[in-house]
Amino acid sequence: DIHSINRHITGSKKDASKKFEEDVLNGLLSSPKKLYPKYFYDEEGTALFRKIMDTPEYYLTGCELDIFKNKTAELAKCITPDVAPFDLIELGAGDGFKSKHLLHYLSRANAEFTYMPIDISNSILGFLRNSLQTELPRLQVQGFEGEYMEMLTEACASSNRRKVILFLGANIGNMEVDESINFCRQLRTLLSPGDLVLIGFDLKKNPKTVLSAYNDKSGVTSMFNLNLLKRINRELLANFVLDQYEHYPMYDPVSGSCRSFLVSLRSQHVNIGKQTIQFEKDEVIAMEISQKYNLNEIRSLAKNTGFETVGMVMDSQEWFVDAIWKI
Ligand code: AVJ
Repeated sequence: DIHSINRHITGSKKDASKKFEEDVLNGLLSSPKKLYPKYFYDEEGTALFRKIMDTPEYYLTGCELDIFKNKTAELAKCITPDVAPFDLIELGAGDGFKSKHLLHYLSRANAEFTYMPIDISNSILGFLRNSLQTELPRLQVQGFEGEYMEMLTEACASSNRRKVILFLGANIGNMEVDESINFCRQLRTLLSPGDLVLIGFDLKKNPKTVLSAYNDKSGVTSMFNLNLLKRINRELLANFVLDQYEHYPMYDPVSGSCRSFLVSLRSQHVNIGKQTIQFEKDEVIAMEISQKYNLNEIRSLAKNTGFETVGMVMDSQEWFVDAIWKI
C-alpha cells in the first residue's frame, strides 16, 4: 500500500501541554487579557468548527468551495506550469473537503505529486487520512501533525521537489496584519524559485454579512469560544464558570478586523492550577481576529514579503479570493 500517513510529532505530549499552560497564563496575565485561537481546536472545538461551517451565516467555506469546485481547472493550471513532480503541502488542511476537488482533478490529469496535509488537530488528520484512502487510494499522502511553521519546515526539508503551498480557508485571517507580514516573510525563506503559494483570503464586504458570520443565531460560534474555557478547565485544572462569560463579536469595516471577545459578566476570579486570575465586571478576553482584506491589500502583502501575484481566483459572488503567489 503506497498510501501512508507518517505522523511527525515534534517534542512530547508533555511539552505541548506545558506550552498550552504557559500561553494561557501569560495571555490571561497580560492586559488586555487574550487567548490564542490555535487552542480552539481540541476534539470538541474541531467538531464545533465543523458545525460553524454548516451554519447559514458562515459564508466563507461555501465561497471557497465554489472556487475549488467550479474553478478547479484555473487553479490547477496555475499550480502546475510544467509536468515536474512536486509536493503539495496544505497548512491547516482540516478535513480537506475543498482541496479534495483539486486532488481529484490533479490525479485525473496524472500529475505526479505527494499531498502533505499539516494540521494541529490530530483527530481531523485521522479523518482526512481515512477519507482519502477510500476516495483516492493511489494518492501519495504524508501527514504532519503540529504547528504551521515547525511542520512546514519539516515538510519543505523532506524532499527537493518543487513545492506548492496551500493555505486555505482564510486561516491567515487569524493573524494580526503585522503577524501575517512576518509569517509570509518566513514562508518565503523556506521556498525556492519555481515554488508557489495559494492563499485564501476573506474579502471586505457588507459589514452586516461579515458580523453575522461570527454571530450565528444558533449560538455555535459562542459555544466555540466558550469551549476554550472548558478546555482550560479540563486540561489545566481551572474553574471558569462558563455562563459567566458572554461572546461578543465586532467588525470594523475600515480596518477589516473582525474580533471576538468573551466578556466577564461579573467581578470574579478563576483558579488555574496554583494561579489566580482576577476579572473585573465587563472585562474582556480577546479570543480571535478574523482579518478581512481587499485585493490591493493582498497584492501589497505579497509584494512586501517577497512574492509576486500570478493569479486571483474568486467565487461567483466575489466574497472570497484564492491568491496565487510565486517568488
Ligand atoms: C478557521 C480561522 C478561518 O476566522 O473565520 C469561525 C475560525 N472562528 N468562526 C475564521 C472561526 C469563528 C475561522 N478560521
